[in-house]
Amino acid sequence: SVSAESLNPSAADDNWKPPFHAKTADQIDRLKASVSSNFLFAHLPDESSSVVLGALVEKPIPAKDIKIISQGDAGDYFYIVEKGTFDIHINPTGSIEPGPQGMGNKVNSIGPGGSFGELALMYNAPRAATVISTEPNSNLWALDRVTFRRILMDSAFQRRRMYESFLEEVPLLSSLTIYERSKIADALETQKFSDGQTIIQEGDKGEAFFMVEQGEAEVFKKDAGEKAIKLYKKGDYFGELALLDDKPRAASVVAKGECKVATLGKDGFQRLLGSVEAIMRRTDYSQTGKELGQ
Ligand code: 1OR
Repeated sequence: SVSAESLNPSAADDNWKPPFHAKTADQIDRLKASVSSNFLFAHLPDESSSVVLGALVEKPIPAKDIKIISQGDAGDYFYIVEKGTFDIHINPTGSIEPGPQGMGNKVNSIGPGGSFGELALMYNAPRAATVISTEPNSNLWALDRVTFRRILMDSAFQRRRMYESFLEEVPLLSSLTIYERSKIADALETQKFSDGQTIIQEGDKGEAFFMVEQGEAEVFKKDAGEKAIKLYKKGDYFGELALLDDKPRAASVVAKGECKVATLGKDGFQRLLGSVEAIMRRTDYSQTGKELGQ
């Protein structure tokens, strides 16, 4: 059943063998180039990666305005873009009327090395958006639903699911959609610090943004003396100031006991957290400033 499969994709059908579609040397070269920059493959063990490469099927898209995915449909394939750009449209009413109007507004576009069509397969949900080609001679690679769930969800997407449950509980990110949170999950890395270890050093250049996954961290400022001026707990974030304003780190952050943080690099921060920038800027640091005598 669908629910049993979603709980444990590997236990659903023990006779399942991944499909294998033979490819020419040229196809393999193009495919490898397309997936080299795709996050899904970056974290895939070699063995799973070769299963997926074998299972992908080339899908040439000859013209523009070809509908690859229709909002509301059931999910069948996941797609990786080799060539061309594909526009994503969402009709907020969810009901697709015939004609171009029915597709709703363009919300995104995906180019070479990118991918789409994962949401319906991951969550057994209707397609969240309509996807159409924008130019002739585009090329996609399609992965069937079962291989996607068996192989990608077993490995690459485990990271995503692990972070998603955490990200759902980060108040800063509660206004984002599932899709936006899943993109953040894909870009996160976990770092562990032991008691007393410095996570951020005051005065340094800012390269990353942090969220506390487990444990606690304390904030210190040179001109504030020995005492911590703030304590971060699970779900709290820090390190945004230096990135927002391109300034040196305003304070040091030090692990208090074992502390696990999820980090997002500067590029990911700018790309993925634009819509919550206003919320971050609203954070009131004046209290801390007063304690510091500023
Ligand atoms: P799917 O299986 O639902 C449509 O089929 C695909 O469009 C979807 O998976 C995603 O891979 C892709 N919201 C939802 N789906 C999106 C979005 C998106 N962008 C690409 N897809 N956005 C949120 C809009 C409020 C765009 C954010 C920039």
